[in-house]
Amino acid sequence: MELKSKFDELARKLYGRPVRQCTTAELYHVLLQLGKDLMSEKKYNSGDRQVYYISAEFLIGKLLSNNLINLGVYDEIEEILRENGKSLTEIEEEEPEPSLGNGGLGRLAACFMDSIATLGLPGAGIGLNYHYGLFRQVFKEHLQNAEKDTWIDKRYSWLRKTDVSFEVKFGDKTVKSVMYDIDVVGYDSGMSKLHLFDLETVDESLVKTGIDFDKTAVDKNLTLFLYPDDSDEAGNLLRIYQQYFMVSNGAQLIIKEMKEKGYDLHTLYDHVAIQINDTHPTMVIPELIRILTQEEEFTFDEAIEVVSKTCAYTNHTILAEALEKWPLNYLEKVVPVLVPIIKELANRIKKAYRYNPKVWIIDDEKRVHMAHIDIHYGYSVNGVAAIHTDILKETELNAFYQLYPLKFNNKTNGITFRRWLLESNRPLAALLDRTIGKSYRKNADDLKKLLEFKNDTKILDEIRAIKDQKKAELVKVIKEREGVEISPDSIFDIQVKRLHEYKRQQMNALYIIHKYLEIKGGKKPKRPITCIFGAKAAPAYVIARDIIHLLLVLQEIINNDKDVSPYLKVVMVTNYNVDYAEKLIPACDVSEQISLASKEASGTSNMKFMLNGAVTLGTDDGANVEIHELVGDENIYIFGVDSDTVISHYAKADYVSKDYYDKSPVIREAVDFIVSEKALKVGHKENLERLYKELLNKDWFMTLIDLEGYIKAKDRIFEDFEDREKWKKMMLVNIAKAGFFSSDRTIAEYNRDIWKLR
Ligand code: 26Q
Repeated sequence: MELKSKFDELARKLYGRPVRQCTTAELYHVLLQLGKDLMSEKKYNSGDRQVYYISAEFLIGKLLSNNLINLGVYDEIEEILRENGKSLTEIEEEEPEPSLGNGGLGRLAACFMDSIATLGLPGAGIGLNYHYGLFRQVFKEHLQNAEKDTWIDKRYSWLRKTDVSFEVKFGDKTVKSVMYDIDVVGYDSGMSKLHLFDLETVDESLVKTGIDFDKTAVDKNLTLFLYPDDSDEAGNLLRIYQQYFMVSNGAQLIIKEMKEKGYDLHTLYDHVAIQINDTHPTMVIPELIRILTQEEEFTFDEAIEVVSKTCAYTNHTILAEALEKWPLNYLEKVVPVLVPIIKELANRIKKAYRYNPKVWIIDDEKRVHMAHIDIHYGYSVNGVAAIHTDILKETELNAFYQLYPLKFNNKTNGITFRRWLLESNRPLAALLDRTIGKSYRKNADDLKKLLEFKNDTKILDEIRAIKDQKKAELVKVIKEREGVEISPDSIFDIQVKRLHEYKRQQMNALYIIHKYLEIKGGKKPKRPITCIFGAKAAPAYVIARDIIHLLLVLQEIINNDKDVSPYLKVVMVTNYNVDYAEKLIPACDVSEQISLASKEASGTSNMKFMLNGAVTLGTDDGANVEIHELVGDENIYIFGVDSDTVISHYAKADYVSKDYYDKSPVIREAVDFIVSEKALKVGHKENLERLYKELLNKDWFMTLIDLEGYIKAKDRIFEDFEDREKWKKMMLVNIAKAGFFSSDRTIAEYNRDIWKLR
């Protein structure tokens, strides 16, 4: 049947009315059902070897548009709606966003699922069905507050309840799971499944105000939230409960599916690769060993051999505080069944490497180093950008690299162009279709063809016009959502990412203060500047919340200052999420990627911005290094000390932030403003003073070491923005060179080097 008739028929079936007479909410439900119907005609990718991507986060975002695009019906649906006086963009707003992740790591998992499906690879995702996911951010008195974020609509959802259910034994209780599936449609291709496990006895009524709930009632709360606050013992224990629940279900599912296919578990590694996304799913290793030895009559040696050939680990960070180390007594309490196995795995390592305590699994404080389990008992260890993998090999994990040089490999991250170009920037995609053909949609490297148009003024002007259109759209969104008026002619300078000191939003804030003071002093920029931020802070991360406070205080002071606001505006958007990202990124001129060199494993928003024609202002860190190599010095703005210098400062413990403050009047002025009368009149003394002292006395992530270089580079990039011809070319080169960062390339590499699916 024709799509149009299907659509109308479904509307009549569900609401007794034709499309024209349905409300936006009704049309969302009709389209959701239509999408599901179309998907039911597709086949799942299959083969005799498959990958399971286990991850505590899958930040999938809204699915309607993405699915319609990948099904190849978006344009047609849009047209049908238009004929009926309806708008697909408005309908999209009806969809609640599943915030099943914190940031980069979770969004990466979502992009990977899209690419696995698109490349036709047999693969499934395994994760948790958090009822509220990450908190919804609201601001009160210039401070971040957290609220629960509901996304599951019991009647209309992409989730499909299955009849798969397992028992999971904890120390103090046994619980049952329910498996939900979300189908992932590949672009013009087959499908994969994302399996999300939920607790059968989960109880939403446990959540009272904000995101507070009884952390001890594990049989009711386990899947309510993504990562509860890990600042106290109850929070940490709940995290371990969640992790074990996820991997025990995952391991049982994998074994069940292998048996159903009639495979001998002794050759599990011939049929399965398990990719462990950071250390959160590490317990899948001892859990599989437990099942094989206790339920399948394997010897311990046999089980270790099979599991070690099946599991592969991806590292996403070198920040010591993020590398999970669980106290053995926590594990004894939550997962006593795994403790003897973990101890045996640890003993074998201790015996083999008696004089090399760095590689031991259990340290002398009786903490279990989760990453060490993965590295010893997995067959692959990868970092997520070239510089990150080098640092792992040379510094952070060097002791392991000495033992297993062949296990180490790099897989530079990528992003799915379906969401971050075809969906979020349809006019740009249309321009590309017209100029270089559609092949880039499946073969991203073909974006290079755009370079032939580097001197084509018509194409350059069109690229510029698309940017202006996207900026105008964002102006509206920000007016509606934040109540702030910004000028579409200003430069849009954007920093969106989790709030963390190493990402240095505070350095961006200090630039803004510097500019504010300059403008106050009469030095006006040639063109107004709009500085946009989006960031959530972990509720227990005090300094991160103080930085949000500073940004909100600056927004208030600057936007209401009649002398300054015509030239400078600050917007901290509320509740930055995937949906907001899709609106912000295409509208960006300057992409802020300013982490302290060596600390950002990769970054992925840097890739999204580049693909959408923004120019990067950044340090030589993470994937910025590879962007820099691809576009060349003339199409990127790099500043700051390099990673070797940073690593050496840490090794020698010789960085003193106060020295930089004392030496430079510019730095002094900016930092002092944080506790100035003006700031204190709007903000809270406690927060601002704490942040001021932190910068002056500690500054662990070396904000001040790079501040002067940052100010110079930023002034230069704004200056260059005025050379409109030059800027348009930079935009074009950035778009043309972004092909390398397609997650299709990344996944093809994972498959070639690690999974080897046929
Ligand atoms: C660990 C222990 C206790 C509580 C929480 C955590 C925890 C939770 C989330 C630790 C790390 C995360 C998330 C990390 C993350 O998103 N890392 C980012 O991964 C991206 C994809 O590889 C990279 O691009 C980013 O550079 C990296 O910061």
